[in-house]
Amino acid sequence: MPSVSAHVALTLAQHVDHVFGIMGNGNAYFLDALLERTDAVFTAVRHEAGGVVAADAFHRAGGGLAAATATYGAGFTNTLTALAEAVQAKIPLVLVVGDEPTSGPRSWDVDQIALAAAVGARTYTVGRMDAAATTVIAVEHALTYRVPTVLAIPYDVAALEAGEVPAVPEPALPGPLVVPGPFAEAAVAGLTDLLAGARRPLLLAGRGAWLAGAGEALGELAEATGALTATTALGRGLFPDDRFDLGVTGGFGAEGAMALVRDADVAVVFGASLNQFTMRFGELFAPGTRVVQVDVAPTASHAHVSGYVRGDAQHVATELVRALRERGVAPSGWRESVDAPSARRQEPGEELAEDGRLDPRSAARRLGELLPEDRVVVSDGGHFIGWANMYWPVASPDRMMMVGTAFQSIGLGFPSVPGAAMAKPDSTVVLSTGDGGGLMALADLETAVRVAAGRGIAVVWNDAAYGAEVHVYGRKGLSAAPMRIPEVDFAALATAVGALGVVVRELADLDVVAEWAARPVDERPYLLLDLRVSGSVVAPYQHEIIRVNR
Ligand SMILES: Cc1ncc(C[n+]2csc(CCOP(=O)(O)OP(=O)(O)O)c2C)c(N)n1
Repeated sequence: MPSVSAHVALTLAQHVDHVFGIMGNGNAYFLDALLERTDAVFTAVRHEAGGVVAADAFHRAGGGLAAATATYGAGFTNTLTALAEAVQAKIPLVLVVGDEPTSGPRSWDVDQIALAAAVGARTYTVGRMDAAATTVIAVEHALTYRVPTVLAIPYDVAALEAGEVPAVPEPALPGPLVVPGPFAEAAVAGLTDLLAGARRPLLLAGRGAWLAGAGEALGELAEATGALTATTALGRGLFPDDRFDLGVTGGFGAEGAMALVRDADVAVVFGASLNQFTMRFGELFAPGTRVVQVDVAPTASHAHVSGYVRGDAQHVATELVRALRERGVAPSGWRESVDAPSARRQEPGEELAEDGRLDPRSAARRLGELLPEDRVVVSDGGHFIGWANMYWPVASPDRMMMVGTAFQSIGLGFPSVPGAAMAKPDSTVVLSTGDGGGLMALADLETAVRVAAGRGIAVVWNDAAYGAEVHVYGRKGLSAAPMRIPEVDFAALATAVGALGVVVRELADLDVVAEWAARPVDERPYLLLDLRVSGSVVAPYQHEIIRVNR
């Protein structure tokens, strides 16, 4: 007879095909049922945070809903940083954990429901009779609210026999937000007027527009209005025609491109929350630019927005295109009058900085030429975060993710690799990480090398420092010792777990990427590039942060 844990596993496997985690007392029966009785693929990670990160990255890379699993107590508390990140980044996933017995806590139990609630995650606890239904509710909650949910199996019910697994209804999910009625029609008509009269229109799109599937409709809107386009960091690659795209707005944007954004007379923002980084701390738009925001949130999210349309990005963009065509409005011609590819070009940098170490800009630029085009880029956090964002274009928003940035956590890079690799099984997964974050995530270097062998490349920006701290607090004269890291040989660490580790001291050393790429996939190992970069080259976005901190 199936156990309560089997009820959870079999029901979950109807909605999830990938599970990442580590086993222990609390989830042993769940994992046994999952592996022996379902088709779900289980990937072992080496730190519980990594299980949640991998499930999170799987979703961001377009793989759909995934699950993570950990045992109770220490297994669960190890997930908390990653869980907080998924809550704040609004990433749905289900974390299946063991929990204290229904008879009450043992000396080693902690209040897991309170801990999960403290980072914003809701817990559903299964009982002897309701495990299948409760599992579906946890799935439904995660997908409806775009959040992680915790599905807890009390220790004393985990192995209880529960009879045949009952059929339970499918999760009920909301459709796109289409606001009908005269107010909505008037808002779209007003925006049509504004775009029809715009001489220099700009469309700015974020991840919300991608989630709404609005890429194509926004491409048509750009064509109909002659608008230049730009995206947030999370919306990179959304617009289909990159000839007229200015790239990412904010500190990762090129100076020339950002100057053009300030020339716009009308800017329409789709599915972007306009955070301080996107908005260049208030400097993105010129005071005279009329900014209209289109989003599903109840209200506008930045003081520079003067008009708000509440609705699904794809729906509103499609309506605007229809209305403009109906009125016979001619495109503005602005986008053809400027050279967007030149405007978005970034500084090339020197080969070596004055201290004789690699200039990260030239290394990033060269890697941009060498990395396989089918890439998915996963990034840890730290000062280096600018280099991938500035120099490595990606084909669509699900091909660039920064697991950790919502919660401002470093150390979630290596476990992002297995999640992205599972979600995009034919792509090359490129990790961008610092030496500080890389060391923090080191447990899952082994996972990355094992799971992404043949199609994984790690780029370690090794400046022998917590660079972001040096640039902010070193500059203020604070004690430097906590900001330093001994120069770690990441190439050797990677080699120890089966990768090809290469120390890169000059640009020619990067040619190994082309040699690696030329080999058949099943004959090449995971490639780790240990870039010995200079800490003296400060990314432009960091200058912005330094300026604001001052
Ligand atoms: C979990 C966590 N610990 C500490 C910090 C503070 N912090 C932010 S950036 C950073 C330095 C990251 O160093 P590294 O990964 O080497 O990248 P770099 O800044 O040198 O490019 C630190 C320690 C953080 N954000 N998250």
